[in-house]
Amino acid sequence: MTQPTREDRFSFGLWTVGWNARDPFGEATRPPIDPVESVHRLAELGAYGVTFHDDDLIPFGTESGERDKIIERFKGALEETGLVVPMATTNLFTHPVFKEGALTANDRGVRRFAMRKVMRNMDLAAELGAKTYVLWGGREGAEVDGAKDLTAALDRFRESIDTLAQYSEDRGYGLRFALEPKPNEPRGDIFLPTIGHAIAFISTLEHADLVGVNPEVGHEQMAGLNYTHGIAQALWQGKLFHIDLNGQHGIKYDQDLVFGHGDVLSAFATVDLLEHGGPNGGPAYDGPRHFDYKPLRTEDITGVWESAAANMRTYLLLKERAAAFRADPEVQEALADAAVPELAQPTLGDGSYEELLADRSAFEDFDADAAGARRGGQVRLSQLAVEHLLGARG
Ligand SMILES: [Mn+2]
Repeated sequence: MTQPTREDRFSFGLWTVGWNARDPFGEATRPPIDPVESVHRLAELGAYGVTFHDDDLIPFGTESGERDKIIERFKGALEETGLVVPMATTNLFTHPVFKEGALTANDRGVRRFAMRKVMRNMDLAAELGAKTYVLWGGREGAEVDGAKDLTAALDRFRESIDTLAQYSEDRGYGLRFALEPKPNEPRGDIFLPTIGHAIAFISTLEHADLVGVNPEVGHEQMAGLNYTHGIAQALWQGKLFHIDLNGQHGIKYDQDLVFGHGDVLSAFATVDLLEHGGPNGGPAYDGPRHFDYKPLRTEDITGVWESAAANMRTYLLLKERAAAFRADPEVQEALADAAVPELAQPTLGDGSYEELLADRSAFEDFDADAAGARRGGQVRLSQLAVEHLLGARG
């Protein structure tokens, strides 16, 4: 049950296991890993997919002959292992050219270069069979409010995303785009900082139907938000196109811990929603379970592969616990006691307010004091979740 298989659809970014652990204060603690090696190791561990930024695979500035060779070699590894590429994305943040922004840089030349960089990697993504294209605007933001025309930045963001969506349609790539919100880091403030900002922005797009979100656990938690609530709204609006699972301890720098190694109770709720939050109690999300984490800087190469395996095992353990939670008769009783199923019932009787106005029991004869004194039953539910999570039940 906790041995990952291809059917679990676990995927990893090349930049996750491949991170050499250089941080703003210290040099790399690990040597670089050949992407072909990562593909083989991830396949052995039970992953089904690998994702990448253009520059993870092909170093920035590589000339085209060498680029072709790198791509052929990578394709060979995919064929040998059966790993797929469900998603790809673009590095619009590492090179100094993007220091002031990419798709929303003040410098128009930088914006045009950024667009071309995305389009070139979309060609490769489509060739490798990717279905989702993620856009994380790490440098799309500012430290100095007066140094950026904030509404023009949103105009340019919209122009870029609509153009990229049009390009995908015209070329027959069939890609869906997933915007990845983050409140800050590396910029002091990043545009589209949360799931809610991103979904509201998407509603203004010409190609709104092709654009959704790729929410990351840690990014929402850095903003002090409830990740499970955020992805629930994205699901409700048909916008959860992709997902980045990892761990985070509250509001601080982006930790990118192993999934579940931060707020584990929240991770339990997330897995419960993804696996059992559908309209008929089935999976609410059918896309890849993608991990965007960083192996701790303290680890050597053995620790890298241990941490990759830990993400998948933790997910499967939480899935097992969530299934036991749902199947527990006492949980079902506690849910009913807390009136949880009642929320699915529409507030109106026949869909009109006339019926509501005519119903004396709804207002004139309603006993607000009695309703206010009703037992909540929520602590019991919370404790049952904790007990299942700790393996104390079933
Ligand atoms: Mn992160």
